Amino acid sequence: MIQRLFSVLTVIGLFAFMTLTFTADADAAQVSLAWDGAAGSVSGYRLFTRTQAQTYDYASPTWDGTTNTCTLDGLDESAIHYFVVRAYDSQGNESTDSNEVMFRASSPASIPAQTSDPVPPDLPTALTPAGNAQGVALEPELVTSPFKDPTAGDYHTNTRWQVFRSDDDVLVFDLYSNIYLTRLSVPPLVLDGGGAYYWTAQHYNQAGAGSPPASSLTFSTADRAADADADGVPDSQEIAAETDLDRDGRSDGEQADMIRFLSVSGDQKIGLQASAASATVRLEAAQSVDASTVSNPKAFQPSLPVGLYNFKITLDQPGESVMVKIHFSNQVNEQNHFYMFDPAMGYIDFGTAGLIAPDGQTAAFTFQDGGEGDMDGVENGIIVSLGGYGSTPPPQTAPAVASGSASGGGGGGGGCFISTLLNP
Ligand SMILES: [Ca+2]
Ligand SMILES: [Ca+2]
Ligand SMILES: [Ca+2]
Repeated sequence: MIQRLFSVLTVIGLFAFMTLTFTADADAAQVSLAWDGAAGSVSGYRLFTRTQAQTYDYASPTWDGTTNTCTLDGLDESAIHYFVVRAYDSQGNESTDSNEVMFRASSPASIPAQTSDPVPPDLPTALTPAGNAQGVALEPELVTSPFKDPTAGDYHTNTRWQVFRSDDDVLVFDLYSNIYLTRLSVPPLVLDGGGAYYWTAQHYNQAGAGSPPASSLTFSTADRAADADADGVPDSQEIAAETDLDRDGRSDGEQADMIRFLSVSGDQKIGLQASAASATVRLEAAQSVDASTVSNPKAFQPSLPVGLYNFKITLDQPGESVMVKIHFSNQVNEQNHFYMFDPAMGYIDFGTAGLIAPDGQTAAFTFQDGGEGDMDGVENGIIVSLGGYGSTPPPQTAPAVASGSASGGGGGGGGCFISTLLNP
């Protein structure tokens, strides 16, 4: 069971504060939501649900009742769900939204326990990068042989990809994916320039049975892009002039805890600072990345006006959470959403609330080694992250009217109306 507590947002109008929280059973795609009672003469509550890249349909609550909790099941495990609750009174007045909570039914790292399937898939062969390859790209494509399973009818559903550092056998990348079955591109900054690594993969069938790991292949990476001052920022993105991105009155170049770089597009200067409650953290490298160069496992692709920020943090206590402040030279419009990239789940919309300071120039996020916001998928004292801000492009097709929705509530014709608007 996962339990998370979300911050309070003010519900403006009739009702005072409501805090929405949830508990989730990740295996059953079931989520229980709870909220504290709103002040005022409340007649009931309505719960609204959206998935990524959609907006709430306030005409069609997912749930309507008088209790302060509800349980939803049968959620689509491949989607990320968002929820808000509203209170209403007997006059038909409705509050604004509570805080929004996000729920992912499937965890990126939900590698199944070995099943009792007596005949797992065959051992795959690691093909590319070939054994002892030199000068391999920093975001190499790993390729295995095709899936083979001795049991007729068994088929390939997932692959676990692992990359280890040769010097000390530290696992630097661990991804369990139902998208990248025989090919995977390692995301940027996971691998260091001029480093020695070895990699392996396991194929899983539909019963959750995993093959033995492929015989590993070693390779060494090419050097990183030129970085004359060795600060972890490529020369091409170096900010030459002095800045004071955190507006503390000190020049950022003299602040050892700040790393700065120029965005690949949109003329944004970005400064990062990282800190942790009880660990020593170090910003090893940072860069701006063109989103079109990143392999996206899902169709959802936000529009990112200044590209993606990409950074690597090392910390002396594996598993710790790190607070990262991101400073921007140009104000980020409050309509923008922040997105975090996950190699298994794609872009995850973190919305806007509570992430950016009122001046629009500083956002703060918490990243956990092996958890939220860490692309390497493993608790190893390294956090590699990719994210950006921007907007969700309008859907290309009209959203389907939710099937199994409890009440039509006037929403029946909504889908048709939207589709009419969208058709040129
Ligand atoms: Ca540099
Ligand atoms: Ca400063
Ligand atoms: Ca990690």
